Amino acid sequence: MLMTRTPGPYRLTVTRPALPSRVTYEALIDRIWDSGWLTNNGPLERELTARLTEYLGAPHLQLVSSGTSALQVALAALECTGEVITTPYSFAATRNAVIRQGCEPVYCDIDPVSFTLDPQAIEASLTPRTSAIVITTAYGLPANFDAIQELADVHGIPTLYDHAHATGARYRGRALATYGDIGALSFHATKVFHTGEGGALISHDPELDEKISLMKANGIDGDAVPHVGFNAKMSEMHAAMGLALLPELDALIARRKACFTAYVKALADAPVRLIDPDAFGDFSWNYAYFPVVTRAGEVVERIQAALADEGIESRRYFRPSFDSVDNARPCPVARDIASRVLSLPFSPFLTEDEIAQVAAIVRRQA
Ligand code: T4K
Repeated sequence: MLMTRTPGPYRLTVTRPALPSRVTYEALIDRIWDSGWLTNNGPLERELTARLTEYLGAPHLQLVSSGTSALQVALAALECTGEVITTPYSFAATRNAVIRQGCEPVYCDIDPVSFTLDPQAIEASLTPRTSAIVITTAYGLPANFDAIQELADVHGIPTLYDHAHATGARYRGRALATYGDIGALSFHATKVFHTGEGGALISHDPELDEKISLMKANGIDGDAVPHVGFNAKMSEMHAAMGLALLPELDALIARRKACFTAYVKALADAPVRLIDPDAFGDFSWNYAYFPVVTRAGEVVERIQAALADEGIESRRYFRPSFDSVDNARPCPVARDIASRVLSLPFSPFLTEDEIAQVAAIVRRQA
């Protein structure tokens, strides 16, 4: 049976997108009406590129149409072939982009605290056919960037970070999304910063940036077509959303932090593992998600059912572990965490009462 997705029955959803001041947004939309320019390197896209470049301290930044297209364009720009080392613990877009590029995903296990690739597992999986390492900074948490980059540099292999969750997080004095040879960001409605649909690619090499800028627009350069590209451009309507929301981002992250702190307090005595942002040293988190790692898969099912009975949505971000989907060499840590993790409702708009209700159910069922 074909299932279409419609807004669900929940009174409290797993996330709630931030919407900017409507007056600000409409003023930007008026500019689109005045100019008649809707897409293809329009003035609002250029303005958002400049603002985000500054906000993130990005060497080079190209806006694209989604986090998924960011990954696809990046893998194509890197001309990946053969094997790509990647994480089994991510949204399907990461794995799909590798396979769409015609590459074989070689899954490595994750570190249970950062939920991201373990450098030792990467090292053990490198072969002469490895053409890239694709790492997801799950929930916007830092990876072991130094060790991974060292491995990549020694073997002359590029790193592509799926930084879909990371906008607004900072690590060791710079935006987390700037780590890696290329960073792919998602600006989907469900992200901390969004443009409705959208994304970006951050890179550190002007030639690669130029290639990405051509590849996101069908690979066309004047009358020449030097690359087999995509249409992955961001429209002016999406850029307008980003321009209106960006000035509110720091305040939204502060509200997320307050909600996170209230949740941690409310769950203090529950037998679930929470993210501890202080475990990562010089790190300022964007509080992208609120995953809890429970004792067992049955506990997740119990919590999820009890929440649903009260009209509260939760999601198993991220399950399944893709090594099991693709019948690949097993990644036991990723499989184990994927079976026990549950993302609770989280947004900057949660009330104390909502947090208390969710926490009470989790405490009862955990
Ligand atoms: N890499 C990683 C690590 C990612 O997590 C993602 C996306 C990507 C790459 C790819 O980036 P994009 O191509 O999407 O830019 C959602 C998002 O669609 C997806 O962006 C996100 N990760 C993933 C983790 O979550 P679903 O299928 O769970 O979303 P959906 O539509 O069920 O929404 C969840 C809840 O959010 C709804 O029940 C209610 C609320 N919601 C959602 C939308 C879209 C709203 O209140 N308003 C809305 O407009 O995938």
